[in-house]
Amino acid sequence: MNANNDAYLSLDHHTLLARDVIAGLSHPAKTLPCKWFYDVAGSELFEQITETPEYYLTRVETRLLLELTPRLSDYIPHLALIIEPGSGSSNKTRMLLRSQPHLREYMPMDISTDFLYASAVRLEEEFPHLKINPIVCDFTVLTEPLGIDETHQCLIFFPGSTIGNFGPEEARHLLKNIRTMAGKPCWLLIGVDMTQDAPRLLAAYNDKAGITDKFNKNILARINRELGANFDLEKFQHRAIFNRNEHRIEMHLVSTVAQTVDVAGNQYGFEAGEFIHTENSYKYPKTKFESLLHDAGWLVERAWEDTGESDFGVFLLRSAG
Ligand code: AVJ
Repeated sequence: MNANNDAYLSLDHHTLLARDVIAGLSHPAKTLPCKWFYDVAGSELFEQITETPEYYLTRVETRLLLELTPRLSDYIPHLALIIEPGSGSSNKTRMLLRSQPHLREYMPMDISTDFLYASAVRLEEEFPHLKINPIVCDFTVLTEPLGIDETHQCLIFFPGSTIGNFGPEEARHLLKNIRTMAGKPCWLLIGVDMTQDAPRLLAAYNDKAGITDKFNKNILARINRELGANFDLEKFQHRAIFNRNEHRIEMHLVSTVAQTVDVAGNQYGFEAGEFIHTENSYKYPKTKFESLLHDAGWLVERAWEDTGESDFGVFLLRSAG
């Protein structure tokens, strides 16, 4: 690990969290940004979601990655560096790290400091020949080139349909930023859920074991812990709906009663039935996603798709120009 990365730690999470929470709850239609789901508890709950039978995304994508991994060196014969925005546990990355003979460095990026460092320590033990270079950051605001060695073939790995947390405008912007971040021609391997089947989607975001429910409510628990708020988790209900017009799953936390909550010295009133919109998970139809990639300056080299259990795709892209 590299101590230089601590520059990113100067981002004061507490201040940023407070600012986002106050702005989101002051809005007439209350919202909280989904990136704040991922403290250690939230990151662990997300890992548990990926193991539920209903959450097909991880299972299907892993299958596609197993299929494509042996072929990757046909496209990128001297892959030296993998960068992963929003790396979490890096579980899916392990098969890439194992299979690329010229790989030297892995740069996981995550907003959850403790979770990132704990994962990095495990990776260092498992892959002693690799330089593991974790970067604590909010990758959505990272626009500077990273200063990557010119001679290194570089792949940005962006799996899990994380791109789905961004609407079309933001996604285009982010995909352009990712190009700038590399600072030179590079590759992008991106996973995207394109499923439009409402029952399957609703099941995936309302798992029977209630883990998504806990994951959603953890954002309130986190605000209680870190900002000294007094949300009563019993008085909010998890809800996930499919907004077909917008092609997205929306997660809400619905207030079951009229109540007032204190957050960092401010009071926020809730009517019974009023909700906080906590996440969008866009399910881009394929043609929409392809035009988004094109507009952001990425060329499709190859796509691997599942059309059985879902419509999940993994796209291998080259930066144009
Ligand atoms: C990690 C953003 C891809 O949208 O499916 C899982 C997060 N939310 N269950 C998704 C999530 C509810 C997940 N992403």
